[in-house]
Amino acid sequence: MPSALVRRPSPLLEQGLVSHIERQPVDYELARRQWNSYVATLATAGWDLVEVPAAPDYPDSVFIEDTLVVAGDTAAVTRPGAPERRGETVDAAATVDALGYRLAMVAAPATLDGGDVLKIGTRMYVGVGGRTTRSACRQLAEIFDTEVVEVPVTKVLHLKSAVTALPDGTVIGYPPLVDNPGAFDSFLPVPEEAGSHVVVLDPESVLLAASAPRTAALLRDRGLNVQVVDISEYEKLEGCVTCLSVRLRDR
Ligand code: CIR
Repeated sequence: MPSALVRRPSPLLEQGLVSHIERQPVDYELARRQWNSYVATLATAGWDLVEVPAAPDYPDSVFIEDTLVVAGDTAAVTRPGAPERRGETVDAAATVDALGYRLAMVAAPATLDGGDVLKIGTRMYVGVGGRTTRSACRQLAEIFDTEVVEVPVTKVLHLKSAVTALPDGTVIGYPPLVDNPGAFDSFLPVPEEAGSHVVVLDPESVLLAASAPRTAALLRDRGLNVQVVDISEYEKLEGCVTCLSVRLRDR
């Protein structure tokens, strides 16, 4: 059974960082319920959930994806681009260490957010221009002994705020927010910003935000099983479905 790391939201959630959108009030109780539904959806889809100890002092700690990049038996512990998020990596690293992963630390002065790393097969597309530096790309290529393709990201927070990949490797994105669709072997435009973000649950199924109903219809027309979750309170902080978990798939 595949497993996924998740981390409960901090009571300081509403103080989370906002870079590209206007700040809006966050309803913490609703955010907690939405997190429970997100986790339940993963569990129902057959994922084993591993909770990283909560980090109540870190408003953005629920966005666990940014702390680690995991492939095969190796976990790269990131050095987040926002200095106020760097302490989030400590317990995330300890958790994957306890699970038996080989740890590799992204070294200063490079910075890397997991949300900038899109893995397709053995290739890693890495968004550069926001939280992640080119020297972090070079470190990732070495740590994972793999091909790293640098992609510009200027319009949104992370590469995976702009694009993610369907189970067959097709990259999807909302064109106004994608810097360079030509960087990918195959690109499918979707009609909504939130439709750009899927978590692949299994070869036939994806998880998608409730705020992207037209994209849900489009993906169902392609034959995919689409599981929908409402993550409105996280979207107010530029979070999306991918950033609420770290999927441990291929060990
Ligand atoms: C931040 O600015 O760091 C958080 N408010 C949002 C992080 C979202 N992470 C992700 O998409 N991987």
